[in-house]
This record gives sequence, structure tokens and C-alpha cells, in this order.
Amino acid sequence: MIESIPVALTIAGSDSSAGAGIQADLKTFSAVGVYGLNAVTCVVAEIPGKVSRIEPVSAEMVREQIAVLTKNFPVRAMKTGLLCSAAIISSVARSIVDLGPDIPLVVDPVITATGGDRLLDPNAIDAYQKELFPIASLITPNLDEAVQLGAGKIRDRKSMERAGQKLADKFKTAILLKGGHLSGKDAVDLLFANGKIQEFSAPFIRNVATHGTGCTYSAAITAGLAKGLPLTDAISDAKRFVTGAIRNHHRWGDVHALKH
Ligand code: PXL
Repeated sequence: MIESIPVALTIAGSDSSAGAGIQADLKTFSAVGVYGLNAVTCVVAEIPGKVSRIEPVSAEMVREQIAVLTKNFPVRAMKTGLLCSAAIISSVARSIVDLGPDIPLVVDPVITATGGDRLLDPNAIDAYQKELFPIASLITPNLDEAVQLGAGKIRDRKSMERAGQKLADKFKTAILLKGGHLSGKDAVDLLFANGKIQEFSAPFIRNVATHGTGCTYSAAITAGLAKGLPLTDAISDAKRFVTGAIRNHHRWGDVHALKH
């Protein structure tokens, strides 16, 4: 068992193109000096921009992976990514409740892939809200996810503040609402925690077809928490990391020229 570096666990789906999902999480953990463990929830056959098939792992198998890992490794922080179905969300939530409240949990509420393909069963949003959000330390929706979680329309900075506060009040936990390119030249994210709003911004990098930035960001935050950083420091380090990762991205070329 490795004890010299902090250990973090990701509970997420496998992305065959390895830019998002479990693969993004493990690469991020390694890059920032954290030992990463994984519990696979589903397998996605895809290339950036096109999901071709998704197969879930059984809820029992998801539960077993989490149980065997947390019994045998000193897990200091966890994140969830794509959870596929209501049954898997329930199984993950029950597994985490069994661990007690000590391990910070970052929930990245993945609903659709960057290209717009749906990844999560529609009835799973209810399970998220009832079972997983109440035990999360931080939820990291992008603007689309925030709308689907009932935050109301988001058009500008003011409505973004209103929406984030609404989610923080509704789910009674910290919300990091990721603004993407909403406000012009900067990518602005807002943290709603303990009744305060804090801003994290970085220059928006143009002309990049991204894939897996949300996974990378939430994994980097989780890694920071595994190192024992306070939430705001974990987020600012992670924002810097993900901005650097976008700047130095692998260039796929014209996604539409790829064979589907
Ligand atoms: O970026 C969202 C995402 C998360 N998890 C898996 C994915 C994707 C996007 O394609 O495949 C497994």
C-alpha cells in the first residue's frame, strides 16, 4: 500500500478516447502528485464529440470496487463523474454513507458529453438530488447542468450569481458554478460556500475543441483536498492546472473528419 503520497478515489466512467472520465481523473491525479484509485461505473465507446455506445457496470460491482478500495487504502478525498443510472447513483451514495462523513466528496454532475450526447439516464437526476448531493462537500455544475438541476435561466453574471445561490440553498452544500465563456474574455467560475461568493477566473482560451475539462478540473480539486488543502486553495490550484492543460492540449485536428 502506498502511504507516502495522498490517495484519492474517482468513481466515474471510462472514456475510450481517454480525454475525459476515469482516464482524465487518473492522469490529473498523477500530474499533481496524488495516487489515484478508480471505481468504474460504465464504459463509454467514444471519440471527442461523438459517443457511440455506453454500457453500465452492475450497481453491485460499483459498490464492491468502492468497498474493497476504501477498506484497503487510506483514501483522503473522492470524486464522482459519470454515474450513468439512478441505480448506480444510489449504490454509490449508500457506499459513501457507509464510510462515514470524514472523506471529502466532490460531485461533478455529468449529464451530457461536451459534444451534446446524453450520458446520464433522465430519471437519474432525481437520484442525484435526493441521495448524492446531500453527502457532497462540493458540487461542480457547468451552466447547462445548473439549468437542468433547477437553477433557472443563466444569461449573464447577475443571473449566474442568482442561479448558484439558488443551488447552494437548495442542496445545502458548496457549489462551484463554472461559467465557461459566459462573460467574455475570462472563464469565470463562482464558488458559493458558507453564504459567500468567491470568484475564480482565468483567461478564456479560444479556438480549442475541449473534451474532459470538467473531469480534469474536478479531479484536480479532489487531489488538492486529498493533500489537505482548504477548499478555496484546492479550487484556485485546480483552475490554474486546468487552464494549463487546455493551453497544452492534444490537437485532434478536425473532429468532423474523424471516422465515426
Ligand atoms: O466530459 C464528460 C464525460 C465524463 N465521463 C465520461 C465521458 C465524458 C464525456 O464524454 O465519456 C466517461
